[in-house]
Amino acid sequence: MRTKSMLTALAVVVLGITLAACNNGSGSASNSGAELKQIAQQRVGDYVVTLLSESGQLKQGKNKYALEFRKAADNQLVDVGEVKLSSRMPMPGMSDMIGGASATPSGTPGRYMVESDFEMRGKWNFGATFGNNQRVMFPINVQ
Ligand SMILES: [Cu+2]
Repeated sequence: MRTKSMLTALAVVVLGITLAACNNGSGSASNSGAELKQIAQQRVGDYVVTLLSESGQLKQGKNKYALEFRKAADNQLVDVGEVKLSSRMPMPGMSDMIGGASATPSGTPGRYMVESDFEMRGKWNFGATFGNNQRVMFPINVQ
């Protein structure tokens, strides 16, 4: 009993190290020199959804960045089909400001290239609908 649980613990550690090594390998090989920094991350059901860019920030005007979907259980990228984006800035006393935003598959399953336009600095609600009509909302601060 005791030996068995120790072996299980050891297996988990070995698996963890292997996964970490794998991630490092694919990370440095897949993007051509540019290290992407995390802008924001949300957990939704079984998924972890992350916004990434070279600067790790979003700025006023047009931005290009990446949106990644991973399974929370194993942290592996997972294809979620069509991704629809919404980008809105709540404006006091008037209707929301709408920012154009689109997501295109990058060629790597689970990773999408985003182009979006933030007209103003400040707090935006950046949302994505994916997979089986699941939704994620990022409150983001545009610099
Ligand atoms: Cu505004």
